[in-house]
Amino acid sequence: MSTATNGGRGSMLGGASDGGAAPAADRALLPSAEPVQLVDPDGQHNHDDRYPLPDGEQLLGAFGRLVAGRRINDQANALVRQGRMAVYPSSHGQEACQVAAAVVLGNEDWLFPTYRDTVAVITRGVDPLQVLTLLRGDWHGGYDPHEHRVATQATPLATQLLHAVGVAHAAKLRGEPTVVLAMCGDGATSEGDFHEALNFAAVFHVPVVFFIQNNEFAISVPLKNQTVAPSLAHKAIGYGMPGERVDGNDLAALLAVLGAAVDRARDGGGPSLIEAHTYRMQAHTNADDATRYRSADDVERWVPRDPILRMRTYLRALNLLTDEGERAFADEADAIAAAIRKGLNTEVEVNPAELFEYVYTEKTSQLREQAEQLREELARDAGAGAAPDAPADGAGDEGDQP
Ligand SMILES: Cc1ncc(C[n+]2csc(CCOP(=O)(O)OP(=O)(O)O)c2C)c(N)n1
Repeated sequence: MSTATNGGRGSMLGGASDGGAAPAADRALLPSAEPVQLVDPDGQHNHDDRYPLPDGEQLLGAFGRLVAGRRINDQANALVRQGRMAVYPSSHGQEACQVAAAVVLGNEDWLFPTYRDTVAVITRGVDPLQVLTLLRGDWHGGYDPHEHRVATQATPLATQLLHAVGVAHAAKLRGEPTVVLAMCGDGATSEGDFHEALNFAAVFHVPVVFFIQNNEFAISVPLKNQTVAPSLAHKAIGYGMPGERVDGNDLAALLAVLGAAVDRARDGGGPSLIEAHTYRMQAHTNADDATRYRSADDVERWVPRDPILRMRTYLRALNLLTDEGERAFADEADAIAAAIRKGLNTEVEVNPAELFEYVYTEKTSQLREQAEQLREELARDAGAGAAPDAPADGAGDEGDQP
């Protein structure tokens, strides 16, 4: 039982670093001195009294999702290059964060993802084709958020954190056992919405887990220009909630740390803030040239820390992962990629007039004017016998190329 001055809310997520003369209850809110790591880059288990290693079956199942996640990232990048998708913010290298965020939640819980969290959304069970609809450039989000309890992927930074807190607060008021996990990047922690969300969550003691994927960059802005706090997880104590740091490329540690935070929230322990240290291995999106602000050597240093590599080594050494198991995971990942290719290589019928629909119940005078202008232009083109835009050379017959 905690004797915390904040009504016992500050029960530990794990151990605390040495906070000097601060009362124990306050120190308990501080993150570990180093990110929690249960399996190191060489695939060796590090014992941690606070966080037991998830069992082999759980790790193996989640490993299969990692393999699928990497394949989804590769496939989506290829489809962008083929002009089949407008944009794709890749989570290559961050797949362990993606998978863990999804699998620690139960059916009754909610996930609030960002634009980078496509793999998390798919891992939660949303149809990949529906998920990629938004990034294909369609006007809608592609999936029903209620079906799998996954909010629409947020592009405006940190706005989803406030929505997540609202849903968690509502669930608490209704007496439901729902926990909400809200994802954001390191750059998003500089937004006012981040502060408002964490403060509200702490004051109203709502069941939410804030999960920061610190991939060291906000497009070209490095973390050192974003904060001078000892770590992003240290921000938690300022709100009166516990913070924790975790190796963001260690699937086992992520499952243990996020799992503990979700359990804690469900048991009435209130919100917490988890910072996963990982790295964005690819450009911010296909619209970004990352060579302008970081060197190939910087990226190279993270290659041996790859989340798939280390979990594979660990599982193979224990014989939990066999040749046959690997083949089955690869086949499963290929099948997902093939379905994505097939779906995205199908032409969609787009009605340009829809550009003006579904935002206002009653259109503004400017929108009415613009809609009319577009209608006239389309009618003029049709009258001039203009053929509808032809697909780009070869588009539509890429067949089964990845
Ligand atoms: C409110 C707001 N301001 C600016 C942007 C433009 N923007 C898009 S992504 C991005 C960087 C975000 O970095 P981070 O939060 O670290 O997430 P990451 O992209 O690395 O996953 C910025 C500034 C935005 N989408 N929303």
